[in-house]
Amino acid sequence: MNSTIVALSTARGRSAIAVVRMSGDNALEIAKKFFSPFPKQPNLLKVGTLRTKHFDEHAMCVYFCAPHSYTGENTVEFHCHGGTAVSNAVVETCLEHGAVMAQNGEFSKRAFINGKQNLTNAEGIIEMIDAETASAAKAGANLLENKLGKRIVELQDVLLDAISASEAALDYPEEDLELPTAESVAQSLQNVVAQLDGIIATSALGKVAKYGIDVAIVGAPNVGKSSLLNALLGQDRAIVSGIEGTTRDTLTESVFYRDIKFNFVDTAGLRQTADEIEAEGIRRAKCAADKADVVLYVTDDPTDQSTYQTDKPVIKIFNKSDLFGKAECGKNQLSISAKGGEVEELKQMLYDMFDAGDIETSDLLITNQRHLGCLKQARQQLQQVLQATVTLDVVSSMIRSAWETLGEITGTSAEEDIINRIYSKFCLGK
Ligand SMILES: Nc1nc2c(ncn2[C@@H]2O[C@H](COP(=O)(O)OP(=O)(O)OP(=O)(O)O)[C@@H](O)[C@H]2O)c(=O)[nH]1
Ligand SMILES: [Mg+2]
Repeated sequence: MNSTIVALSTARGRSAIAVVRMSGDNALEIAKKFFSPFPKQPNLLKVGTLRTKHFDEHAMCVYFCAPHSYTGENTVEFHCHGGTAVSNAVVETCLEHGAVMAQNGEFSKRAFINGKQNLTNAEGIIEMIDAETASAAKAGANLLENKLGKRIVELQDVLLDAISASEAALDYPEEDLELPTAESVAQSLQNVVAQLDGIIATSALGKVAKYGIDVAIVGAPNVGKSSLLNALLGQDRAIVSGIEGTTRDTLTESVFYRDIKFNFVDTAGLRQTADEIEAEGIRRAKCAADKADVVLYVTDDPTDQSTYQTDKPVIKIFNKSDLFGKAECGKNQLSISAKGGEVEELKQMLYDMFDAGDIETSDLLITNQRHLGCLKQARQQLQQVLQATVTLDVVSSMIRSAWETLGEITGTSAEEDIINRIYSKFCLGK
C-alpha cells in the first residue's frame, strides 16, 4: 500500500477559496473520518462539515476513484475557505488522520509513475505555471497536449523499423527475407535527421516565447541611451542628465509588447576614461552587449557612419531628431527622438527582427533546454550512423542509442535522477 499524500494545491495567502488535495490508497478512508456527509458518488462536489481540531469548517468535498484521477490514485479534494489559517487546519487534519505531507511535484510524479502523463506533459505543466506571456503558456499547453511527445514517438517508430531491419538481417542471414536495403535504411535515417533539424530550429522562437528578447542599449555618453530606455518602458526609470557619464551600472527592465517580453539593458556610455568606476561600467556595457540577442547602437549625430562591432544583430538609432533633424536611414536604422517618446516603430522593428509574429501560428516550439539537448544529441548520433562504415550489429546499436536519447524526452528511457529533477521543479501541491 502506498502512502497518502496531502498538500495545499492553490496559492498560499489570502484568497476566497483554497483547495487541499489528498492522494493515495487511503485517501477516502482518511477523509471520511472528519468530513460529513461524505459524497456518495465520485466526481461530484458536495457541501459538508469538515471537523478540524480547532473549528468546524463549512467546506466542499469531491473524490475521484483510481485510476480516474489526476494522479491515477484515489484522490480527495477539499474546497475550503481561503487564507492561511483555514487551509493549514485542513492540511493538519489530514495529517492527524494518517496522511503525510507531499513533496514538491509529488502529485504529478505519481501521475507519471501511474502512466497518466509523460515527462513532456509534466514539463508542459511547469511551463504553463511559470508562463509570463500567452505565447509561453501556449508552448506549455502544447507540451501538455503531447504535441512534441507524438512527434518523438513517430520518429522513434522509424528508428525502430531501421533497428529491426538490421537485426533481422543479422539473425537470419540465410533466410530470403524481404528486408529493406541499406540505402532505404539510410534514406529513412536522413529523413529523421531532417525532421529533427526542423524541430531544433523552432528553439530560437521558443526562446523568444519563453524568455523574451534581450536588448542592450549602447553608445557614446550623452547620446540619449537612458532617455531611450525610459521611453521604451514608458516610465521615468533611469537617471537622465546632460552630464556625460551619468549611467555607470547596467540597468535592466522588462516591458511587454504584443505579448513578447523585451528585456532592455541601459549601459554606461562608451569612451576612453581614467575613472576606475566608469571603466568598470564600460566593461559591463560591453558584457551586456555580448550577452544580448540584439544591440541598439545609439548616436546623436545624424551623419555618424560608425558601427558597433559585434556578431549580434545591431539596430542603429539616430537619436535627437527633434534637435538635429532626421537622418537618412538604411536597413536596421531608425531616426527618432527618445525625448519625444518615438519608440513604437523601434518596438515593431525588434518584434519583426525575431519573427515574433510566427509564434502565434506555430504548433510546436522547443522551449526547454533538456528537450533541445536530447534532440541535438539524437541528431548527432544518427549523423554518426550515416557517416560510419561499420557492421550491421554496430549500426543497429548506434540507432538504438539515438532511439533511447529520444525516449529521454518523453521519459520512456529517462534515468531516475532526470525524473526527480523535473518533478522537484513543481510547486507544492502540484
Ligand atoms: N532634444 C533631445 N534631447 C535628448 C533626447 N534624448 C536625450 N536627450 C538629452 O540628452 C542628454 C543625455 O541624455 P541621457 O539619456 O542621459 O544620455 P545617455 O546616453 O544615457 O548618457 P550617459 O548615461 O551619460 O552615457 C539629456 O539632457 C537628455 O535630455 C532627444 O531625443 N531629444
Ligand atoms: Mg545614461
